[in-house]
Amino acid sequence: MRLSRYFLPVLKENPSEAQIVSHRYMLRAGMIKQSAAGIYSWLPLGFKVLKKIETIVHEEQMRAGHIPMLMPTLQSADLWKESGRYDDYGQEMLRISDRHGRDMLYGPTNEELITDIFRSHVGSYKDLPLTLYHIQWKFRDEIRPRFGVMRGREFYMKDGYNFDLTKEDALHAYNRHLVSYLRSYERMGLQAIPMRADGGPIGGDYTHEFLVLADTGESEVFYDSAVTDLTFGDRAIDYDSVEQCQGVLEEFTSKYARTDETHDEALFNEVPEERRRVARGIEVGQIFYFGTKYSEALGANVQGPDGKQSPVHMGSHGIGVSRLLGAIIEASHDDKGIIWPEGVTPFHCGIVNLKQGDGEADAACESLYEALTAAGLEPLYDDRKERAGGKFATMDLIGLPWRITVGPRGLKNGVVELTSRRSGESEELSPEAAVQKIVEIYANHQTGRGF
Ligand code: 5CA
Repeated sequence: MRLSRYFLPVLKENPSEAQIVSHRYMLRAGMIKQSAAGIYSWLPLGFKVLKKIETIVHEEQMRAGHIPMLMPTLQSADLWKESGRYDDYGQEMLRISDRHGRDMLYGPTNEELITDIFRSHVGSYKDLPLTLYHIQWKFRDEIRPRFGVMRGREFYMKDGYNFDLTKEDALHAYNRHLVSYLRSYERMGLQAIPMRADGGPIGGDYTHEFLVLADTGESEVFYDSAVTDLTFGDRAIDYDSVEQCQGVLEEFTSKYARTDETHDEALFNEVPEERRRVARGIEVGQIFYFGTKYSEALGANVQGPDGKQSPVHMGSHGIGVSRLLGAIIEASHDDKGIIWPEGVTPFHCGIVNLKQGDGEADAACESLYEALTAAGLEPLYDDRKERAGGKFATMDLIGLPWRITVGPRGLKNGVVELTSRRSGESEELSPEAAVQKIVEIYANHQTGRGF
């Protein structure tokens, strides 16, 4: 993309409404624009990152054997009346009536709808196990929408639902989700710690939240610092293996790590004092096993091998896709702007032309642009007639992890400068070597073209 042809409405001033750094940088970098309290338009740069995060979530869900689909945002109230949650959900649910006076709502989640789909089409254990998921906009009329996309009213969420014959099978699905979530967050450059949590309006007492540690997080968390040493890495896992998934769950959840709702001071005090941590975290996902709560309410039964009918065992599993943008920025920024992890960066590399209009500099930038594009990468070329300082400030603000700087002086010696946004370190390389290095860096990351 050539910056002169892109739509990147960056702001010079700090917007006064933004209280936390991720909100401030998302507004300043021209990623989002508020349209009403807690409701945002996703401008091109923000949309691009949103789609990259969504792609990682899809890839990891499908890798775990979960099946993508799409349910609507607007739902009929009937199913919610059947499950009893129409009244329970309270004011967080946005209720609408259509022209015929029928009660509708903007879905805050989809347990009812998916259970209805299931009961209409599945009646036998032979069709199990089954996990369906979608990534769709949700609406919750939060009392205090704040911090930008972090606590929105309209937000983008992956929600998945498993259907199993027995509790044991459903717990395997739970463990499988935990593994797939660990992988997803790590691909986004995040450490998200599974913590014992509370079921809330979804229900069930078997639930973990995934938290990214950050001072601006809304949740108070208590944990054994040993949990922060754990990484999933690139280990191979067979998602069908009950033992392997169970093993990962045990490894990642056996140490003390709880949100304030489930915190137990006596148990916490058993952790050696030097490892006890009280901190804040951002909840980027939650998994639940709730047994037959919805299948009993909605009559979703399956016939077992013995011919008997029984309510199907279910769980639901959510990832806050739009919230993740805020969480990643909270975890990865400095005073100049965002620092995107390679896995989710909107563009793989910036190209800054120090002397736009200089024949040699322009030609060198064009050929870098061509070479990176031919390698399947997306560079952002700042081809504007602007001062170098302004170009650097924009690149630093929008946070591309790598920048190639091209100027007549370097070109005389056959070199360009490759700079890491994270470390700030630069090295001089031939243009070919710079391209080669960037290609190698991204060989280990998702390099799909963005939107
Ligand atoms: N049905 C279940 C799982 S599919 C469910 O709704 N779970 S949830 O309530 O925990 O939401 C899942 C994730 O969505 C949360 O972990 C959080 O990351 C994100 N989320 C929830 N509310 C908001 C909000 N108001 N703004 C942005 N993200 C949110």
